[in-house]
Order: sequence, then structure tokens, then C-alpha cells
Amino acid sequence: MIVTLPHLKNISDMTGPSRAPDYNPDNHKAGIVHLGIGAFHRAHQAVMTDDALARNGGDWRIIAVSLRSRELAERLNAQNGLYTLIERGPSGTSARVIAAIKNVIAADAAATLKTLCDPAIRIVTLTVTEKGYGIDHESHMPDESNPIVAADLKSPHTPSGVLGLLVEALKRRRTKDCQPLTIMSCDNLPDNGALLRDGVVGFSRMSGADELADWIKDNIAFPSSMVDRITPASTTETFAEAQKQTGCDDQAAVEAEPFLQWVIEDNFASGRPAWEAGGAKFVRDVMPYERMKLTVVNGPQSMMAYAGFLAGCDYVRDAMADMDLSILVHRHLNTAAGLLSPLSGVDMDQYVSALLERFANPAIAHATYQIAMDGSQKLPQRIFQPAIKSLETKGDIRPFSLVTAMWIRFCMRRRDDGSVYELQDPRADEIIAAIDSAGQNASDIARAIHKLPQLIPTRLGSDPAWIEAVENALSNALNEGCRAAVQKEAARRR
Ligand code: CS2
Repeated sequence: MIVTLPHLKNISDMTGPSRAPDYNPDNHKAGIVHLGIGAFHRAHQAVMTDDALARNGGDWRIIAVSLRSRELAERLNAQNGLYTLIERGPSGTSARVIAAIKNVIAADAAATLKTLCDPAIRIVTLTVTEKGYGIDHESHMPDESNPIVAADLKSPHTPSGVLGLLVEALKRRRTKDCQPLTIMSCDNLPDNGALLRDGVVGFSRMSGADELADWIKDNIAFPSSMVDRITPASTTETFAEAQKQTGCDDQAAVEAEPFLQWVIEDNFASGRPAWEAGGAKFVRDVMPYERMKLTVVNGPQSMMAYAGFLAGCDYVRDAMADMDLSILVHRHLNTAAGLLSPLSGVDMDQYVSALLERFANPAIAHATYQIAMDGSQKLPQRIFQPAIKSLETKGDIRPFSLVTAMWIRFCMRRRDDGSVYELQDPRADEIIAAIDSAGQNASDIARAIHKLPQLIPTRLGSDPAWIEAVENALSNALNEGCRAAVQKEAARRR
């Protein structure tokens, strides 16, 4: 007999063991617009907002925006914004239903703009991924070669991209005399508050609105923030677990590890939810936390993504269970941690050992291919910056040159067993063209990639020791195979 479960639509529909929200969401209006409704947002900010609403109340529910795709937005709207968060740890699984999201705007720029201009909205948050801003990460200026930025600069009154929407909304809010807004990036980028502020101010100037640009600088808060939670893409197993936990069909469920960290610069223009209820930490300077996260958490993840994927490990937990890769993870972690200045309140040894357990979590299937996506946008802050620091302090550059070589090898889109896969990266065409025109030789390929503009810093590309290390690792991978190259590199550590 086939039993059809009800859709998760009302808290009263729930019948399973999952925790229900501890408040009545209907008693709270929206105060936040969130751009980018991916799994990361649903597994962190929405969760802490749920905690804040339960403990302190307030009109802080979230109107989320799906900038490009309609599917997930429609699913969430059909569920009144409700979804199940499944936490999978080594000692078990638990679930709770989150009610912080009021509704989702599905790929509708005009509706997004209108909502951004609603005087009740006091905070705009973003998780749009590293590539989603349309801002050059080096110069902090809008990237005019980005087609959406270019189109929005041409028609600033009908924007569809992040910068265009924010600037037009700020312009209209200013005329309406709305409360000043706080705009906060939650993406894995260093100094993400300053990056976004400079991008928004720069866009405003480039569209001819100098006075608005000055007003934005003086009136709008752009706090930086760092988020850490391992969140794999949802699968049919996520949805099956959500059914078990809630007794309802939930096609918007997400899963994550139990660990959750959010460090926020305490700089808000018109109030904020009591996110400390969910464990958020408010600090004056987020930068050291961000650097720690990018180099110690994300760096080794990228290593496992490229070396692990090519050596046959589909998930991070498989890479951690592999003797050679696990040696390389330890090496990378310790080298990266050694480059950081001590951070008050953080015991680095404990942080590192907790991290090793997080990576090895057998209950989380974090795909190496998922992390491998968008390497050109991730490696500068995760790998190249610490590599430069290592060079400058005469430290070990090999952990970083290995990731760089394995990333280049990954960009060749073929595993050693001949299986092919897609290179998902906004600069894929350029990277593939550089590799194809370089021929078969490791040194030629490595040099061609180093010549691509605004990718690998010249500080590295012009260093003979760095180039030699990348070429050697790439040559091992090409001549002996990726698995053998990983074994050889790990053997140096034994
Ligand atoms: C991962 C991150 O996909 C990726 O690039 O490295 O999403 C990572 O899992 C999170 O930053 C952990 O907080």
C-alpha cells in the first residue's frame, strides 16, 4: 500500500521526532532580505535567526531571494517557507524544522527590488558564492567584463544583478527616507564587508551617481562575517530522512554537520536579531577568523577536492580514511595553522583536532567534486595567499604547490581511468584553452596556467622554487598517475 505523506506546510502537520520551532512564526514580520537561498544559508543564518526569534522575538523573519532559479523557491513557498534541517554527526542524527524564512522571491528582479525598498527591511544578507558578486576580488571594483554587471551599468533602473539591485534599492530608499540598511556578506571571501562596500560604492560611481556613492559610504553598514558549517548538497537520502523525522514530505530539506560557527563584525545600522541565541559571536575585527577559516578549513578541503577526487575519493570522508591523503591533510592543516598569528580565545591545537574529526565525520557525504567547483574563485584566498606567506617566511610551500598542481590536473577534465567530467568554473573556457594550447608537457601546462591574468599572483609565478614545485607535482600526476603522485608526496612525510 502506498501512503502519501502530507507536504510540510504547517507546524501542526509534523508527526515525527523532529523538533518544531519554539515560537509562532505568524507573530513575526520580515526584517531581512537574503540574497541566495542555497543550502549554506538554510543551514546557518536561517537557523540562528530561528533561535533568535524563539529567544528574543522581533520582526526579523527572512524574505529570501533566489536570483536565478525558480525551482527551490517554489518548493519552499509551497511549504510556507518551512523546511527540515538534519544534523548528522558521528553519534547520531537529529532534525528540527526551521520557520525563519517567510517566503522566497523566485528569480524576479522587479519583485526583489520592490522588497529591498520596503521600509520594514533593515538588513540585507548575502550568500551568492565567490563568483556571484560581480566584483573583482583584488581591486574591489565592479567587474565590467561580467555580463550582468555590464547590463546593469547600462540600465541601472532595471537591474538584475547583486550590485545593480543593491545600488538602485539604496537610491530609492534614500529618497523615501527609510532607515539605514545593513548589508552583510556571508560568503567565503576575505574582508567580505569591505569588498561588498567598495563594490557597491564603485558601482554607484560608475553609473554616474557620485553623491549617492558618498551617502552610501556614510550611512550604510557593511559588516564582515565568517560562517563555518559543512553543508553537502541535499540528496534523495536527505529528503527520505526528513520524511522520517517530520512525517511529512519535504523537498527543501537540508543536511549539515552539527558544528556551526558564525563570527560577525558588530556594526549594524538599524538593529539586528539576537543571533547570539544561536551561538553567533560578535567581534570588532572578523579578518583573523576569516583568514583562519579560509586557510585552515577551506584550504585542506580544496586539497582533498582535487587530489582526493583524482585519486578516486568521491567524498571528503573517503579522503580522510585514505592513509596517504590523510597524511597530506595533516601536513596542510599544520602548515596553514603555523602561518597564523595567535587569536585570543582560539586554541589552535583544539581547533585543528576538532577539524580533523569534522572532516572524517562518517555521516556526512561531502562530495569532493562539489568543493572542486569554481577553483579559480576559491584558490586565491585558500591557497595562493598562504603560499605567498610561506614563501616570505621561508616556510614549507609544498602543501600549496601540491593543491595548485592537482587543481591544474583537475582542470584537464579526465581521471586516470579515462572517465570524464565537466569543469564547473566561471573561467573554464580560458583555462581549458590554455591547457589545450600548451600540449602534453607538465612544465608547459603549468606555465600556461600561471600566465592567465588575475589568477595565480605573479609573486608566485615569478618564484623559481614555486614553479619547480608545481611542475614536479604536475609531472608526477601526469606521468605516474594521480594516485601514485599522492602516494609519493605522502611518502616524503612518513
Ligand atoms: C567548501 C565550503 O564547497 C566548498 O568550497 O569548501 O563550502 C565549506 O564546506 C564551508 O566553507 C565550510 O564552512
